Amino acid sequence: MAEDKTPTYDDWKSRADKEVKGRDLTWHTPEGIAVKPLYTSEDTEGLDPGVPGIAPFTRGPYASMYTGRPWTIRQYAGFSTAEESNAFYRRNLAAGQKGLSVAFDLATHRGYDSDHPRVVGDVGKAGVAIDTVRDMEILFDQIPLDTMSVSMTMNGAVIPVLAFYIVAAERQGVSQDKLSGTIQNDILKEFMVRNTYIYPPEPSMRIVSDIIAYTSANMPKFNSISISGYHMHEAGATAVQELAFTIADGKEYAKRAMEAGLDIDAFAPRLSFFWGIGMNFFMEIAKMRAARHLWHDVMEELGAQNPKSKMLRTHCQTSGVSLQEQDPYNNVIRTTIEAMAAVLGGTQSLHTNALDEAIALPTDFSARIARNTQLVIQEETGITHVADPLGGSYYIESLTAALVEQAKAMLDEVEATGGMTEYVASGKPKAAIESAAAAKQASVDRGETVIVGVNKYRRDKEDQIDTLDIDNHAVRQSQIARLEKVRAGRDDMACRAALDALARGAAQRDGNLLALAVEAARHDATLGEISQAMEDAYGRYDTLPTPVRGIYSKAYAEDDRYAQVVEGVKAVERRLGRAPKLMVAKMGQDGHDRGANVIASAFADMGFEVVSGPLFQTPVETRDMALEKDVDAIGASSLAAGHKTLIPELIGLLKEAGRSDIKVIAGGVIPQKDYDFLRDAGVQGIYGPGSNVVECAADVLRLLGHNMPPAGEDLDEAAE
Ligand code: MLC
Ligand code: 5AD
Repeated sequence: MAEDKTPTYDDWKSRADKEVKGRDLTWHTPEGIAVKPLYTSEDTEGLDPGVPGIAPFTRGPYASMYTGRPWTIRQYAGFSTAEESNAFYRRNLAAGQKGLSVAFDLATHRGYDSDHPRVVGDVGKAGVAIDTVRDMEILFDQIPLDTMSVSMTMNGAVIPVLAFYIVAAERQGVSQDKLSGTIQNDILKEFMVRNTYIYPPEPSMRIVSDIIAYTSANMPKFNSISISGYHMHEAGATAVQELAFTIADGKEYAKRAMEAGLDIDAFAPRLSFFWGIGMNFFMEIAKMRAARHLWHDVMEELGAQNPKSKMLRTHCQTSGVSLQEQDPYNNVIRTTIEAMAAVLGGTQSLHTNALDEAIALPTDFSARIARNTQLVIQEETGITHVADPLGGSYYIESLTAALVEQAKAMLDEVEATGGMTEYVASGKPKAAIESAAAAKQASVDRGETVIVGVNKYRRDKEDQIDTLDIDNHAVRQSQIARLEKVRAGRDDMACRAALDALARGAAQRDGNLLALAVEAARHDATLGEISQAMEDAYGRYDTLPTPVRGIYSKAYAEDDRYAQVVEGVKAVERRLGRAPKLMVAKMGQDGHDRGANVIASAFADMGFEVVSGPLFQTPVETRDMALEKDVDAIGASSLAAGHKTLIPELIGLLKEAGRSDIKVIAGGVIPQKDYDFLRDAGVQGIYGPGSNVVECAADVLRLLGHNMPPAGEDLDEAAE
């Protein structure tokens, strides 16, 4: 035999080179990692990942992992009223779900009662409406809070929501020390990507620490925070950005709690994490392993002694943005693959998205398939019988080490600016994530990143699927009726006194804000009142979007169609004597701004003058800004189902002002079945998920009277 020694990478390379005639097979990931076409034992020399359950926990936080107890099937859900959501939860628990995870509506997130004029389009839409303890009691009716672990995704209005939960449990006869669950309470990422903040960063950080202090003293089984990379992932962050910024957020919270006088080992065991899991299968698995290693090192650096403080436990959710409106059954496949990555990465708790994600909230049908995806993995595949089955894989271990190294470099940069609060304030992480998002969108639009059924293998005719529709008006009316009843039945003097004490505590940095809010909740203060008591001291925080520039023009440097559109913009500019102006508007309490920022960035690169409206405008504010800036068109971006209320209202207001010439287009998560309704209301273009941004700009030029040729045709054939 010629080959009696073990073949090396180089031996393999010379064979492979022959097969592919020397073509470079290296894959450059969006993280900038050069993935080789083969990994061997040479790549893992000196890399020992250890064993699960023992520091640095790369292979998992628990020794037995799923062989001892499988991950928690925890589906995130909430819509309409507390009654409807409660019934949905109970149906899901009966069918195999194991933990609860509450999605609140955007009015609740932003600290407004359902009767507030700013939230007319938001009540009950993207989650359940909660105004008082009474609503919370109904939400958990017949669900025993001493045994069910409940996650609540709340950051802005975290004080009233956690207070309501504590008091609702009391009214069920369950004391706080028995409550197990998690509150998201991660405000730093809100300022970077999710945007459901209420107060400015500094007082918001005090709120986080007060909650950590309160829960570590009174609620030993409750996770005080869910430090979340998920939303960065969804906003377009690379795995390295998601890792580094999330671990840096965690470090910042731990430092703040220590500065507030808490012992690290008293609270760190109850810090938890949350990752987004997308389609880059091995990268996502490596990301989860790298995260555990990184967190262990950070906790050692901060002086933690208890192994539980250094052990990263996490929830995961499959990626919403990876799911598509086109050919929606493909989403079941995508979610299965992502769920496998989460599980092979060693998650403690998991949400699998429903196939109608890109269009609406889950129905009973789509929720069942999403849940069953986990049940099948857990109970049919045998995957749970071995802890960290991928441990030792040359590729996985190398990728894990590469991610640790790159994330550490980014963490050092954060540290050099003085920590994550400062780094967030500098706007750098937000801009970095937005650049990654714009680059990704350009790569999809150009077909370099393939999405089956969207930019490749697209069907001529799409199947329509049934989606959930919520009668937002009816939910709002029923919430208002209950609010009035609660206000009428309470001891107003006692309630006022508790709210005043909270307002004083907020203003004077004195007392624990959650403890003060629990008192107010016991006297039936509403969510809006509790939020307002703190807003009196802190004010409400606003920011203006500042979209990145130059990513699209770079990605499209050689593209004919892009050049055609740029020419079209110039032609319109010659005619108007100025560049065409597009206002990108975000109305209602929907803070999802990835799409709006991508559009603003791409249109500006193509030569439009772009006016980015602030988040959370009312239709009146959008109209006023559009008139003041004298725009030609308004692109309303809607991802939280407010489109049927807010966009027609805006069109009516423009008409009233005699400016029906301003074209209104809509983009975002808008079900096909609403298209006719919106067109009848005067919307001139609708762009759902999977729309090509360059073609969208071509359409806008047409709306502005420019004779833009269809894609693939020559510009000369269609002179202006
Ligand atoms: C677990 N246990 C074991 C074990 N595995 N014991 C022995 N052997 C094993 N192999 C024990 C644990 O120690 C623990 O007990 C108990 O079992 C439960 O395990 P867990 O790992 O703590 O799981 P869980 O309770 O599900 O908690 C997971 C978590 C938590 C720590 C990640 O924070 C969580 O549930 N997070 C969910 C967050 C969420 O749903 N977010 C939704 C975001 S949606 P003990 O006694 O030690 O506690 C969103 C979208 C948007 O954000 O933007 O709106
Ligand atoms: N119910 C179920 N899933 C929801 N999501 C958001 N709101 C809800 C809800 N009310 C999911 C979607 C989204 C992610 C942030 O969470 O998958 O992409």
